[in-house]
Amino acid sequence: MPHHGDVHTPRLPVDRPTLLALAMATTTLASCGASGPTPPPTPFTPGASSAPRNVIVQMYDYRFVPEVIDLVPGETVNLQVIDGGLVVHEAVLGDMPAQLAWEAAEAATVGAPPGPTPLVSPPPGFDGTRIVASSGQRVDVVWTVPANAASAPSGWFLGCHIPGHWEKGMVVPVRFVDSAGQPIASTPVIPSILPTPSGS
Ligand SMILES: [Cu+2]
Repeated sequence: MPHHGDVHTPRLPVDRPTLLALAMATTTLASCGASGPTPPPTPFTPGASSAPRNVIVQMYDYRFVPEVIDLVPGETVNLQVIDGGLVVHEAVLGDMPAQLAWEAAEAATVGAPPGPTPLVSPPPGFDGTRIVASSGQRVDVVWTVPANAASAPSGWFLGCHIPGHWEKGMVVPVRFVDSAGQPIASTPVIPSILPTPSGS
């Protein structure tokens, strides 16, 4: 008798509690926007260039897990970005001007068939990072958080700018913390809808 229940799909580390949490996060996001409570930071050892800290980001149709990304300015992280959704997603880490630049750049891909990765060049001065993953794919990128990131007036976010995805909930704030895990800047408020890129 075949063991259908034992079929392994290790590339999609999604368990039922996670899915439940996702469903609840949807509700939270829709009902109270960015004013909802975020979990308190958990102390961790900041990453170094010789020993990057693993930061796991899961992408779904259409949200990110976790609900907030804790980063220490100046640390080096290994971003493990997993697309557990059915369509291509991206993780753009950067301040709000950077998010707006990506939103504008990728607006040109509206109407493209689902699947292909939008071909977009980094906006001038972009000091964040962008990771694109297709369904079921995991992409690792080592990246160093800019030392002055916490002083960005707008705060930093992790967002997906494939057209329509931000509005569907694909954005979480970055919380900058010190090496003891204590916040050193306020967690930014997420605009539910980004300004329409000029010219459209
Ligand atoms: Cu997306």
